[in-house]
Amino acid sequence: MKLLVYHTPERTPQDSLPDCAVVIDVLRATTTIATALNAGAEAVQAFSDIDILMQESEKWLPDKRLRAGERGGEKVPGFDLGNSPLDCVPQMVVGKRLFLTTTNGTRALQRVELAPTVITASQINRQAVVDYLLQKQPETVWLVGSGWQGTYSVEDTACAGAIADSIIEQGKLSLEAIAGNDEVIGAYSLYAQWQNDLLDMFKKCSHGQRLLGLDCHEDLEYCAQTDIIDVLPIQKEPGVLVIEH
Ligand code: 3SL
Repeated sequence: MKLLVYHTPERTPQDSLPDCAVVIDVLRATTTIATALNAGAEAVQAFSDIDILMQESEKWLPDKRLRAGERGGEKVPGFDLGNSPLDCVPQMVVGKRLFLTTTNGTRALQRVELAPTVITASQINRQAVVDYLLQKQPETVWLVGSGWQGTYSVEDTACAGAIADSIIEQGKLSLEAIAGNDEVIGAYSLYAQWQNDLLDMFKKCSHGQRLLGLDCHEDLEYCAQTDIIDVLPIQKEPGVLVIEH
């Protein structure tokens, strides 16, 4: 198994696909996706475009759907939910499909949606992702960060490093055996530096600062936790994520 880290959807190769794509948007889309599915949502369907989301969700009965998402971190006007994982409680989401649009995470998903396997990772479900990769042993794995509008986001790279770290430890492998590009070594080193203080990193980084400006302190605390839920979101058709059983 070779891991390759790409920091943004824009930096992923256009002319090839991996055996398995792992989409990462720790703040906050992939944390929200894992939380919603863990809380009993039927599926999460991701859209980068709000108009297409409206058209598709219109086909569902109102009591079977939730429209969720953000622009600039704030809830889309008229939607049921924003993009806070803390809103995805069972009373709200059980049995419903979450139609989700976000600025960056849903774009990253779209970028790799044609890969044979697409899963999502965040700090809170890191171990479920590692278990899956160690069990299935895909030959090429892309860890795709979502970034912010085409620019680098340090928290996504730290999560990629957290995945690499566990694969090395639990798979009894060396860094050079799994590193398919130098970004993997950078991500691994970044995680080694911050693993005991991810919340502090989130408070310092640009998107963490943006979220703190929107009063999302509790979201940062939640997203900074490691391995708290055992759920693996996996794509069953382009853009539609369900729990892998
Ligand atoms: O860009 C995204 O996909 C979002 O996760 C950003 S936010 O944290 O909801 O602002």
